[in-house]
Amino acid sequence: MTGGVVAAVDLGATSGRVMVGHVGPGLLALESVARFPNGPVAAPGGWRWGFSTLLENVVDGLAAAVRTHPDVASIGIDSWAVDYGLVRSGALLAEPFHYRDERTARGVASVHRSVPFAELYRRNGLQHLPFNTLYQYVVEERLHEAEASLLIPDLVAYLLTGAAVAERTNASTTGLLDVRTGGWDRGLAARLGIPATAMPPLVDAGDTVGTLRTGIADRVGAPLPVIAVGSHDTASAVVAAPLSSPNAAYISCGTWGLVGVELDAPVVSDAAREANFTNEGGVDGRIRFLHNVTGLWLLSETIRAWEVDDAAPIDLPALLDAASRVDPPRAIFAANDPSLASPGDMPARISALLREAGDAVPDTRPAFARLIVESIAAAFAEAVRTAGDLTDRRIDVIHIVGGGALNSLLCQATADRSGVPVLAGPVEATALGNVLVQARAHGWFGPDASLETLRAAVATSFTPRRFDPRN
Ligand code: LRH
Repeated sequence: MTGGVVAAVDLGATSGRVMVGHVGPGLLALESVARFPNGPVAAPGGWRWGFSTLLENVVDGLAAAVRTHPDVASIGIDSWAVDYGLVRSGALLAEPFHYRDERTARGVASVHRSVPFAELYRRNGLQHLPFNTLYQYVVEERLHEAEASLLIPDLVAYLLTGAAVAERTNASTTGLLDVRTGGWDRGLAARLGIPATAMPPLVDAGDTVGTLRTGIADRVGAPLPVIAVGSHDTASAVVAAPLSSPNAAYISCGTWGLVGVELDAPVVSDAAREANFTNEGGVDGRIRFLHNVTGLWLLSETIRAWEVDDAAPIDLPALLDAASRVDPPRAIFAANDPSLASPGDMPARISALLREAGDAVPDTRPAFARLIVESIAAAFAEAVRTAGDLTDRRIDVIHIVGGGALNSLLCQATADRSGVPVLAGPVEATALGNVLVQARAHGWFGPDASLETLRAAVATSFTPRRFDPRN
């Protein structure tokens, strides 16, 4: 194997980062060169993303990467799924809507009137999430004005290179890909009145998208190529999940907890549909058979509300430490309750759920944090069990990757509630998956390296923390 250095742009719902990845024989390491905040922005007409600021931060971060590592060979971009930007004459028509904006409810009703959910599931294999792109498109007033609609990582790549494409793993979250062929389902789009401009040419992880446009290359300091990676952040995270058994489950845990298994072929049975399991496209044509559990969003939104009350920041490690010392709650709440999906006073909404169920509301912040963590862990355990049942596998290990791998309380509670050992890490799985796919495209892992080869590199360089189930 040979090696080199690449830049990974990894945009999450609460923060973005530019990382430099070092790859070589026995070497896989990440270096953070830029980190910047992200989140919903209240705008007239709904919640949006501050995309223009995000893009500026990306370009500045890439410039920092090239300044510190002039040998950077390429750029890969991943982000959260489903959201898009509309472009015309090379520019954005408006800041992209945030998927947590409630307008999508109208979209769901409208789509299901034309195409019942059971048929939709057979065609696109997606669990019902009210913000899947197709629901957003049918209420998007400016869709027909656009020359192209591009998902967030594709939009970044377009504004950097001028090439308008759709990377397939993320395109699978639009609801407009045929789950059997992996191609656009143009018949479905036509029935919903969605124009062809929303379906740019598909590319796969490893393909070269283009080269930085002159103005951008000048700012970055080099005319670097952009290489398509698993541009859906969860797809990149699963690439770097060092699955240690054929019966391993993974939880990519950040704002969301994406809980599931990797398959070679989709499962679109009635049971899978009823359990709301999705068949998202993975790198190398694998299937990410998983269920979305509302993850650390519940904790971060709670902390945000407390910080507003206190007008002071909250020390998360100290809070979690105190939470680990209180008794586990007698009752938990449903982490996936739809009332917890949109931004706003989270402690009040969780308390309302508890009161409705006749359960006590914890009277200290550590006890409240403990309740949230246990509720998330219970939902994780349930989703792992269902993933095993639906695929006829006896899940024998759970890999928790992403920021949630740092949360020992959550990892232990997941092991306890599922009865399955948890291996936690790597924390930066998404950026690592992004780096690994670029490295493979450069041939640094030799010809035709498989995902298993890439995962073996992760396992060699990152030792997981183990949590055995207690009792
Ligand atoms: C996680 C994620 C998830 C999607 C959601 C919109 O960041 O990409 O896989 O369902 O955001």
